[in-house]
Amino acid sequence: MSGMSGMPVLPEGAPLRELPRLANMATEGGRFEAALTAGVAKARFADGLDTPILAYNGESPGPIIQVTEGDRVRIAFRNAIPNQASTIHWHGMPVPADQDGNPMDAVASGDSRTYEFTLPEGSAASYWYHPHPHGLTAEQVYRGLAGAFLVKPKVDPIPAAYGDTVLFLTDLRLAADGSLPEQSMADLMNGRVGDQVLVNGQKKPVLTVQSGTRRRFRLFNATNARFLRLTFGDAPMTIIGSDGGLLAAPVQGATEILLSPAERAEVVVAFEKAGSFALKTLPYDRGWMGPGRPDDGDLTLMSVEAQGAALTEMPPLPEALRQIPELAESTVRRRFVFGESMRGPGGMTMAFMINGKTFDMTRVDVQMRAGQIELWEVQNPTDMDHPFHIHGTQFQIVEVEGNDRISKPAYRAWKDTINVGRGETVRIAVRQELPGLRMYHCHILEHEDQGMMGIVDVVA
Ligand SMILES: [Cu+2]
Repeated sequence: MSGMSGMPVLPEGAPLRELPRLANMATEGGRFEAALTAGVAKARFADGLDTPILAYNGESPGPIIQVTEGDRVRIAFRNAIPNQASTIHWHGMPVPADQDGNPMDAVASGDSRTYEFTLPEGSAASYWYHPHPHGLTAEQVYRGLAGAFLVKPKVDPIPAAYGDTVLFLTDLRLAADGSLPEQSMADLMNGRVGDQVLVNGQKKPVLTVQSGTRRRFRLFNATNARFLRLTFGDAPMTIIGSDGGLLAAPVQGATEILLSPAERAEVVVAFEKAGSFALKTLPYDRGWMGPGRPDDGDLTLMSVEAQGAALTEMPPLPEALRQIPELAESTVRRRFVFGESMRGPGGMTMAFMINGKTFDMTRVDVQMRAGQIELWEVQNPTDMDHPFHIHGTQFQIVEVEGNDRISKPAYRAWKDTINVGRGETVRIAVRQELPGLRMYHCHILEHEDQGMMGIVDVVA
């Protein structure tokens, strides 16, 4: 079906679907074993139009992987993508470096490998998985390869009555014939921002709840490059978790939350009265080069219909959720400075750099000791915001400097991705427990592919 402009129209308003789960084939307790194949598939986003996509086990978003802290995980991966290498990166997860889907460990088209790791106690969080082959990450993700990876604690302090709902946010650009257009010049500069934001693969789905309900949502920004400043309007929102799991205590009275690409948050939203509520975007200026700036500051992503007599028996949130020890003062300081420049004939190609260098997978940029806390200062003197991600660990924000002001974070949280706004310097406390080569990079995937990435060698 096509709209007035000839662009495909996506059906809206279907009940919010739950993403499929990856079945556990293990025969013993404490283990999760499954197979994931990345390959071509067809999706039906618009009526009557087939869209060739990439999918894990035929699903996009990929199936939810759910395990429990302490589990041994074994996933047999097969790359069935024609003519392209791939990997699976376990975003945010404390897995050994050689199991983390680094670009140096690419799996050739037609080949297989097994990823195997144990998830330690205290690692419960909303993670995700996606490809990380050098130069092809952006394309493979916008073509459909990304999924949620939930690690649950043995005892969950959040009341089960709130449910546990994954909202996996992706975006999509469709050509008139239903295909996914190739990357444009604007995509390469700014990162690809699609025309439609999808929730669990659906356009504006509807979630129906009983009024008086409190709902736990896990929000994932799995887009290549879209900054999502999200609000549930006047439905009271409490922030309970970040990239690396639950906060020390609930943060009440939140009205909005900014998720840059790859960030996650857990929130509890109260739908106190009967009526319509919506998950919407608010305007956010992330810096844009050239024409085509998206007009995306007032999109409805999902509707919530609260119906019936109000529930009165909702259990309260506990006052304390978990312990988050402060990463103490560090003696090692490092600086990482983002850079952008034009290169190539007529300046038609962009270079995206960290400390003046584009990525080289044969070069180690930084060496650090396992177990030692370091203070990393990430500076952004460029024209765009860049979300900074480190593999293999969770860090803490120490302070953010910008506009001649230094601000401390409002609450302590574990993070693996943090937006560094234009003109800002973000200082973070980082510790890597496991040795090996780890990536750090901008999570606008087109910037990463064009060189905004480095390697830290963690030595035992
Ligand atoms: Cu960037």
